[in-house]
Amino acid sequence: MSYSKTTSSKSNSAKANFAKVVSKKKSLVKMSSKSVKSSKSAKSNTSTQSLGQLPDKTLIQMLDLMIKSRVLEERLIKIYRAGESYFWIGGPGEEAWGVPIGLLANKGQGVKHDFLHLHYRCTPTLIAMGMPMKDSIRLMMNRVTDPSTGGRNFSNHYCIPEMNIAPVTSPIGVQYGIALGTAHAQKRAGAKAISIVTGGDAGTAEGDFASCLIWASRKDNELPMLITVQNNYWGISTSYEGQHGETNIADRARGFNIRSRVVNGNDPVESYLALKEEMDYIRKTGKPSFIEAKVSRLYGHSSASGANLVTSEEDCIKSFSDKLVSKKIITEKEVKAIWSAYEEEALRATEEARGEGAPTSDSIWDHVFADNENSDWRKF
Ligand SMILES: Cc1ncc(C[n+]2csc(CCOP(=O)(O)OP(=O)(O)O)c2C)c(N)n1
Ligand SMILES: [Mg+2]
Repeated sequence: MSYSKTTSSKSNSAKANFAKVVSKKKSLVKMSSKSVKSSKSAKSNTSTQSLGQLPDKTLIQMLDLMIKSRVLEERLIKIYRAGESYFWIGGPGEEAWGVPIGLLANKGQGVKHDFLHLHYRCTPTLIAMGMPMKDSIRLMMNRVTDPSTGGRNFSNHYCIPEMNIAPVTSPIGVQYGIALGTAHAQKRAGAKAISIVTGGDAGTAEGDFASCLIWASRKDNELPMLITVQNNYWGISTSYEGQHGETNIADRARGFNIRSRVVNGNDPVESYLALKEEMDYIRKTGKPSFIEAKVSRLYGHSSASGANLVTSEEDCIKSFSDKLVSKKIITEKEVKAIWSAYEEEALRATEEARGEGAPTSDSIWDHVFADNENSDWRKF
């Protein structure tokens, strides 16, 4: 299986729809893009989005991928509710931030390409990198055909070597330490590639996060890392308030002389422009950079908290599509067509995945540290 040839895998109808919309839009949108510093806007349902100097084609492509990712996540929740899966956790509400990461990453395998150390809200990034919907559904439904884990992990815990997607880990925060390793390898290879790490606000309380800042910023040994935090102001049911002495999480990076900024992660244009600027900086200097993105959490923490739609927080897709419609970059009818083409694709993928087998017991020791004293608990 290879993801390397596509930026976005679409069904024929969704693909045709996207091409049709883009071909009609040739002009550049000229609007100001101001960085939202230290905004708590993610917690309100009022739109805070700007439009930058991005071509219509990119704006529409981002909206298209954001919708695709949302449709997929909502399908995963339905699969859970139908009793066809055990657990859901994912990234609805983080599309405006995750899609630009996927579009901007230097995709491929090995140290000459970017490594991505993502957490469990990363579907938008992987959809933007070309992961087919069906592969996410296979993981959700624990099908043997799931390319990430052979049906052995739960939703959004991807692992895609062809795209340098390191395994998503359930223990929070560990990805910050692991990312140091690939960044070291990239630095040693003299590549312009970078290691990108994402995580949640509560996970920054882990020692791995502090270690990451320390090891990424040693004088004359700085590492080419984009260190990010998606701040949704929640750690399951613990609110951000009362847990942080610092004003912004990004302020912590400044103590290590790491360049850092805060962005409105509900705004895909602001996120795209900030990510591009920081990725360019890291590739050029070999030094780390830090971005804190304020994001929404639109279906609560996970299925453990009900996975119900939260209407009090900004929905970045609604804000962005309203904006593009009001600027006549896309019509409402075209937006609706994008939604329904992806709904159709997700439904079809679910039906197909349903027919695929579950992993069998004889594969239980595959891909673990087999043949060592710890490999089989029955021999402890
Ligand atoms: C080391 C560890 N401790 C506790 C947990 C249980 N846990 C799972 S998600 C989570 C909250 C994470 O919050 P945050 O880092 O803000 O990410 P978010 O889920 O809000 O995106 C916790 C405490 C865990 N998975 N790993
Ligand atoms: Mg959080």
